[in-house]
Amino acid sequence: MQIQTPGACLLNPLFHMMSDKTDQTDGESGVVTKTKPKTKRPPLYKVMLLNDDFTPMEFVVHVLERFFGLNHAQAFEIMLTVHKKGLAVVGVFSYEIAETKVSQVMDFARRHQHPLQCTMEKE
Ligand code: TYC
Repeated sequence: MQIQTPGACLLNPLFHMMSDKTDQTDGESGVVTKTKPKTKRPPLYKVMLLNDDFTPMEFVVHVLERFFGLNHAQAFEIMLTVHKKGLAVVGVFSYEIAETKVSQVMDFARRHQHPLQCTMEKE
């Protein structure tokens, strides 16, 4: 809590970090303090598809097109990555959107009696 002249403030390497704080004047002492505004971005979640030996490749491609808005070539490429490597990240979303994607894929796979697994993990 230092009071600096404008010149010293601009020369201070922390100036830019300090400048996103809000000036507040303490009523009694008149000392200027700075409080960081609470602007933390929400955490993001990776949604992943897991490989298995039974789900048809065309079904996985369809899932990627339908629920993740990929075109056919992109969907085919990601499906092959899952097939070869065991899993792949298919999208990154807020918690609520990620949870919805996982539910949609799991429900769709179950309805078609495929063992396809979709999970989410904090980034
Ligand atoms: N391994 C499956 C097969 O050979 C294809 C597959 C790809 C399954 C991706 C699941 O997430 C998956 N039919």
